[in-house]
Amino acid sequence: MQTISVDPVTRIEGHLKIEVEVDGGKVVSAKSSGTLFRGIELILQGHDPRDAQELVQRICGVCPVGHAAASAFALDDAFGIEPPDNGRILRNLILGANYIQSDILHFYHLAALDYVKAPDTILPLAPRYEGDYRLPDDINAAAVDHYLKALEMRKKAHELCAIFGGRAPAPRSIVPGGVTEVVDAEKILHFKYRLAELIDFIDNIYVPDVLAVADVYKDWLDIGRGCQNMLSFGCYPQKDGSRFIKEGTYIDGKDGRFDPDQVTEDVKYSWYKDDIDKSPKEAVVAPDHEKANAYSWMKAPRYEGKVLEVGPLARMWVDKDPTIRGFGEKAFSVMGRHAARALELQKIAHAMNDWVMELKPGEPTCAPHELPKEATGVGTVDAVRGALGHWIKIEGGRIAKYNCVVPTTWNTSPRDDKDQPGPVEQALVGTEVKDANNPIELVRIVRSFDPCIACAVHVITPNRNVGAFRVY
Ligand code: NFE
Repeated sequence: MQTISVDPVTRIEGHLKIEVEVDGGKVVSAKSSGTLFRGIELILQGHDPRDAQELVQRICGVCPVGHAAASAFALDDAFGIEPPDNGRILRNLILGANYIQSDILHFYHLAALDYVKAPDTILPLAPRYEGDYRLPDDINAAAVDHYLKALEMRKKAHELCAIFGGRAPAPRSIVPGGVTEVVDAEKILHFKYRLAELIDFIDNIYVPDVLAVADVYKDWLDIGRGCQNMLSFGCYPQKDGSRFIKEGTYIDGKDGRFDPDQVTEDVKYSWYKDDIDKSPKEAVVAPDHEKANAYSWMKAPRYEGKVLEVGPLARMWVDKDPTIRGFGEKAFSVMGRHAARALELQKIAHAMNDWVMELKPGEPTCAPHELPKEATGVGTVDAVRGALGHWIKIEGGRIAKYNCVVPTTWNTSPRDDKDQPGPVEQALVGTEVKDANNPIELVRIVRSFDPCIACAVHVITPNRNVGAFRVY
């Protein structure tokens, strides 16, 4: 038995440690450890509830809009308000712009170098682990060019986000009841102009590149299966109350409805006190960095006690996308995740082009609210990396409890109270590792989930302890 430790896994957002036991050349057990603590829920206690959507965006620079949206939904719920049509559409457009930026980032700047051989002359692109590079020379050269072009596209996606978000990242305009930005013809025009260029990139470069890689690396449709249970909270609310990407579950081979009350978080193997409430409605995070057998700062989110994968593959599967369902069980794989992410983005970007034309200049973008003394709220949305839920409890007009159950916590969670490994841990088991000194197979699997440990966890002292922090 040999132990391979990848710490940290690079080219993901944040710090993740992966440790696997290999026997006879195959992974027989895996541990995924978040090595940072996220304290934002504690910071929120005592604040005016309307601070939440601002503060939660500081969880992460990659998906601040997801957190703003989940928080605004939770506040809408707690305040008993709904955005007017313009507000609903603007939130969708701001979130969509963030999807475009983030998915392009993931493929070109985080995952691609697992499959694309960077020229030796561009040293910053040299990956830690070498892949079995197989792309034909012309496709490989084009992909390197697209790496650079993708930087430009991400800048444009940030600009797109800022048109109605006020700025990017961490837009200021999403608030309870809608969006503060007003709608006029000039902004609609700016939005359409930039979106057209991004759609052109997605249709003619991003999707073809991903499909070309998937075609050449077909064997990766059989690697990294994972738990094969899927969860989507859905996203992009429509006028009729449905969501453009549907919410739902796929558990043990059956489609099901989503009920936020079935979400719990276990802490048996997490550095938290064991008596934390399992429900995100009631939990108050209590770190315990000396806990025996714990190996992660992440909790273990579960749905009806089951292990579920979240993210673009889960959304496309739950939404019964014909192409992704057409893959059959091969969709549950490294290449299945990459393909689902690209095809979903194409669908969303084209829909955004229609949504922006539904805006009505001069009409309200935000509903008024009164701050309740006592209330609870839940906001669920699919952020780019998957199902994201925010739960708020208001007492005396201030935040008494706040909990974020975050996509990467679902995917890279440690074992739960029943000792069930998390989705990434399950996806690693059974993988053949050809060279223990170059475990490219492990990082390809991890990166297919596009983990963001910044979202999942936050603060650390040099000896890995959570200490006392004083702000002057
Ligand atoms: Ni920091 Fe995030 C997204 C959220 S993932 S990127 O998308 O929520 O855990």
